[in-house]
Amino acid sequence: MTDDSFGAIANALRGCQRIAVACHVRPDGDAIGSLVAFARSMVLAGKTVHALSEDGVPANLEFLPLTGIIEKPDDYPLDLDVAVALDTATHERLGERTVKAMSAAPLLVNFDHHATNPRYGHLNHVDTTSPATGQIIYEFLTQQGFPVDADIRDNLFAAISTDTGSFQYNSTTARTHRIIAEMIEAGLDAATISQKLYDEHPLRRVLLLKALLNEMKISAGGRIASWALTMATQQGVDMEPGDTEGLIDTLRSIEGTMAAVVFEETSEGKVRVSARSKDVRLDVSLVCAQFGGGGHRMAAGARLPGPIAVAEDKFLQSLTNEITRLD
Ligand SMILES: [Mn+2]
Repeated sequence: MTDDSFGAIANALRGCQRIAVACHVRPDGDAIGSLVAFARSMVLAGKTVHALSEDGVPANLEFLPLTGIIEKPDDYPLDLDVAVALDTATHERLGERTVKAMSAAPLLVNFDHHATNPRYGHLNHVDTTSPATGQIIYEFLTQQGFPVDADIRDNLFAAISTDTGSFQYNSTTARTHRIIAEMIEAGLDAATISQKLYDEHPLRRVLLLKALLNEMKISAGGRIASWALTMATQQGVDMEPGDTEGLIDTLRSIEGTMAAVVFEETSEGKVRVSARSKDVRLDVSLVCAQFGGGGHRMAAGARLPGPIAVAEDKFLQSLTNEITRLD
């Protein structure tokens, strides 16, 4: 499918005054960083902007500049000329209140990098070669002459750094490094943002890591490392949204593993599954799709009914089948 050009989207935005920008539910670094960066640039361009996040800002990302502009949407449609969805693979993943808040906008723009994105906007730019939506937003803003300041650079760095696993995943391109270089030349302090992202964890997050190390399970002949994070463990450390971000990388780091999986029990009794592949032949989004989920080849997710032990068995069985198929 051909996507709409940056020029066409920029022209449409230039003709709009009232803009809502939003990201997906349970936002990660790419979602929040892209959201703040885009919203701030539109404010600097003289627009009236609502920056919407159904689930607010996770505790681990609150340090980023201007996250205070983010609103949790109310349950009614806003008066808008345009709505912009960022990093959100399906329209529903914006969240129920966000979809409603944006419902009166005559124009919906969809910027994303998920291969499964069905192009639900009126204007769509879905670049699956980009490792982060933040990278797409950087290109869009700079190429189209929209304002980019220091706060925007901090947020775009956080977006790109987190979605590339600190530039380690194979989705990272030469262009990614050049963008970071351009931002450093413009004054970005990458080391300080990195330290706050990766070396300032609250103790409760390290206690979760301790539980992971005690409870992790190795299966499929050493090729899968997984962890079931129960509600009891979450309550034991007073877990907050964002605390589990990156924990899966400990499982991923084990020699010989092809896949890492975290099963997280939710307060509604469901089980949230996060899966990572370490082998380009193994597409974990296919396994997640078997359970109604999706995502990227190397990083995907799904939601299964509980109880957690049953969800764990079912998912690990499907993943094992997929791995065995590659033998
Ligand atoms: Mn992303």
